[in-house]
Order: sequence, then structure tokens, then C-alpha cells
Amino acid sequence: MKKELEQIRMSVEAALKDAEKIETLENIRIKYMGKKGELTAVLKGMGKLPAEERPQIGAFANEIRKRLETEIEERKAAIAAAIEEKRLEAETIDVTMPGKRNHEGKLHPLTQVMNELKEIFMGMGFSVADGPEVEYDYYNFEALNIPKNHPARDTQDTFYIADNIVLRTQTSGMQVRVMEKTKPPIRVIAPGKVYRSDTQDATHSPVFHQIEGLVVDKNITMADLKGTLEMFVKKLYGEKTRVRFRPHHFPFTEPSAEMDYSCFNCGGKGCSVCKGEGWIEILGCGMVHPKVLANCGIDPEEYTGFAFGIGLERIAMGKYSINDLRLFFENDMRFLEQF
Ligand code: 2U9
Repeated sequence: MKKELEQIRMSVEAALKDAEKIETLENIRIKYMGKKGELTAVLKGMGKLPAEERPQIGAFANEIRKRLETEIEERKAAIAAAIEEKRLEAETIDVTMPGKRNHEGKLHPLTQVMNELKEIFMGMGFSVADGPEVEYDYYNFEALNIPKNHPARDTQDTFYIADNIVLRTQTSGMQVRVMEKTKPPIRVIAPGKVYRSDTQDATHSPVFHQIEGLVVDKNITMADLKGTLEMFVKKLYGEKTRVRFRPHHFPFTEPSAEMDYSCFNCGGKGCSVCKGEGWIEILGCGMVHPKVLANCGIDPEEYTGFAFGIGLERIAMGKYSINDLRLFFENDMRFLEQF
């Protein structure tokens, strides 16, 4: 029986040597030391031995069992260590390799300028309105005192979706809705994309961006308009910037004006940026036409207001010295990466 036990021990040890996987070890354990295992069978047969041999053989068998169990555990640890080493080797990081450049996302230059203008107006107490780009003729034109035969509606300028639906040519419809819904005081800006059927060139695009503003309250005068817009320009271009107003005409404001600011480059002396003028046009503005107030459910006898409109692309072009508007819409990474 001793010989038999020695035989089992040698078979187990040989099998352990060849084992490469943890599962193989488990199979070996079951084959020899499981319930129906070879070693177990030998131990079970001990009852047949003469009583005087039993203690000695029993002790020997136990010793072999313990030894084999230890050897299986040791082999298990060795295989696990080898697997871990292989894994680590495969994962090794070469710290001398050049790093991969992480391309950081950026905001489009027009979005950056839009955000800057919004911040300025919000800081002055304006709230921001939002509204549809596909707009009813009524909100885009009629309510704003631009009747059916007005030249501003010319099909050359307006993209018509249907008889009474257009792609908005200005963001004014949003302010009309605000007036319909809100009792003054109103202080709101309306930023967004607008569409005009222009032939595209360096200064014209069928889609561009506006930020319009509207203030309505009791006793609002041209002085409020001038003070607000001068403050806006000083916040945008610096405290030393001066402004001037030139008379103009818009159907939705009366009186109307265009506002220029003293050139940020030469301070008003005249240079290539302002084409020798010393002044650069920035926005259109005026006192809201009484008819427009009435159209929107506000009594022009009780309330007055002023409005303004700013083209964003023109400001961004000045700010970044860009001479072709189309660059903003082509999304060429070489252009966009510079902002
Ligand atoms: C309401 C009443 C009046 C908005 C105004 C302008 C003057 C203006 C231009 C700027 C450059 C258009 O993008 S541009 O070509 N806009 O000059 N816009 S006053 O007046 C309003 C708006 C809404 C209810």
C-alpha cells in the first residue's frame, strides 16, 4: 500500500509539472483527491489492513495527502504569478513615446462674439428671448409696420416657405411675441440666425446673425437709447470709445438712426481699418414706432420704447481682422483653430 501511495504521489507531481492552467490543477485534485479520487480510494481501503499496520500507513497516507495539497497550492500561485506577469508585460507603458495631442474643442468665433454681447446686455438688465427661425409673415413683417407692398419684402431678399411663412429676415418676431405676452417694463434681447436671399460674397451671406434689443416702459426717451447703446459700446471696445448717431429710416422705428463708434484701431484719426473715416458703423436703432407698439397690444399713449439691431458678423470681422465673411460658414479647421 505504501508503494501504491508513492506511485500516486509521483503521478500527481508529474502532472503538476506539466500543468499550465489553474483549471488543470483542479482536475488533478479531483482525479486523485476528490470523492472518487485515486488517493481517496486507497485511504478507504485502509480498513482491510491488519490493525497493527493501520496507524503507520494512515500517518504516511495523510502526510502524502498534505504534501500534495501544498504542492497544488504552490503550483496554483506560480501559474497565477506567470499570468499576471504576462498581463503586465503586455500593458507596459513606454514613457519615452511622444504623447498623442489632445484636440480641445472650441466655440465658433461667432458664438464667442455672441456670448460676449449677450453677457454685456444681461449685465445691463436685459433678458434673452428665443423664437422660431421659420416665422409667420405677420411676426416678421406685418406687426413691424412692413406692409405687403413694402420693398423690404421683395422676394429677392426674403426666402418664402409658403404665402404667409418665411425664413425670418430679422429676429424682431421674438420681441413682438414678448410684447404680446408681457406688460412693460420690458428689457429684452433677441439673438439668432436670420436669412436673406443675398448673393454670397465677401460681405454678404444668405444666413447671418443678429442681436436685436427692445426696451419698453413709461417715459422711455431717445436719451435712454443713447445712454444704453453708448454704455454697450464702451463695455465692448473700452471706456475711451466715443459714439455718434446719424439719422436713418426703418419702418419699425421713428425716429431712426445708425450708430458709429470711434475706430478701435486709430481712436478716430483715420486709418486703414476705418478706411480713413475715424468712425465704424455698428448698429441701427430708433424709438419704437407707435404703430408697432399698438400692433403688439401696448398703448403708445402710455408707453414708449427704443429698439436696436446689431449684425454680429460685422463685429466679429472687425474684432479678428477678417476680410471675408464666408470664412465663418465654411468650417475649415485651419480657420476655426485660430480662435
Ligand atoms: C420690434 C421693434 C423694433 C430692431 C431694429 C435695427 C434698427 C437695425 C440692422 C442691423 C444690422 C439689421 O443685421 S442688420 O442688417 N437692424 O438696424 N433693428 S431697430 O427694431 C425693432 C425690433 C423689434 C418689436
